[in-house]
Amino acid sequence: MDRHQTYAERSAKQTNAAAIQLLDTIDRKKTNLCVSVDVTNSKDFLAIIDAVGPYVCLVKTHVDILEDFNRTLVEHLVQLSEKHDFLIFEDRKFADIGNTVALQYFSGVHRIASWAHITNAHPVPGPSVVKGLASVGLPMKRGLLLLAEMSTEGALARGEYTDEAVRIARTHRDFVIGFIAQRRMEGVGLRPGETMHPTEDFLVLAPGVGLDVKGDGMGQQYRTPRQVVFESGCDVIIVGRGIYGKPEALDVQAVQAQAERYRKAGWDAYLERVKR
Ligand code: BMP
Repeated sequence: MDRHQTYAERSAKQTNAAAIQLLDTIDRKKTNLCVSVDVTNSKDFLAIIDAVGPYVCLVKTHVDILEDFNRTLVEHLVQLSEKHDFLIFEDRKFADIGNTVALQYFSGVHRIASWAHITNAHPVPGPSVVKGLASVGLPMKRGLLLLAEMSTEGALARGEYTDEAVRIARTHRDFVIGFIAQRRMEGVGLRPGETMHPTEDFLVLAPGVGLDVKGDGMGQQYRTPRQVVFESGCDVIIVGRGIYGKPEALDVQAVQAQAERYRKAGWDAYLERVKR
């Protein structure tokens, strides 16, 4: 995959339904922005999503931090995804044996597989984590991201661990659509003499994006959309607090202004990257 290929060109070559839907949404709405909505009550959660909906291709959730989670909330979330034309990514970070993650994905209070187009997993258990999740997600046309790197200071996901994450993804290209990482993963993990499969094209979604600050005092590290998309070749910027600030002082217009600011920065960085 050369860095000049457009989202539309790449969509035409994908086989996973969630990857195609995501790339088509990015292309149609001209946004590579994913907003991460990490708030603890459903009123703020839905208000932020309704406000940022027009500016995003994807909404990232941590539904386990919602104090008043219920099925009605999920129905509202799905309605908003249809109203504003975005996909849903539950940032669950599965990390257990195949049998357990399949149960966690399909069942329990959250029933993630029933509403999240995309979820993610730590590759720490090895390929079985993907096998377990694929047994649930593939028949439902879902997609999985592997955490190949993290944005935090001192992250252990680097070097050989990252190489192995990419190797696992290569053996499950029907379900693994890409990575949570900080840079393109093209060529990573190839052993001497190995070449990349001609149709390989993993998406890279990058958290740790901020325009105004460099960190949060708890290990998070921020880079700008240009550093992430133009310099490091990532495909989607994931932004949380940079957009909604402090939820206790929620100001819908300010949130929308920030969402548009990040959307434009991410899109301009993409246009600069694909320019031939
Ligand atoms: P914020 O932009 O407010 O720092 O939020 C970042 C979001 O991305 C959080 O939901 C966090 O769980 C997630 N995330 C991250 O920050 N770094 C990673 O490496 C992986 C993540 O999922």
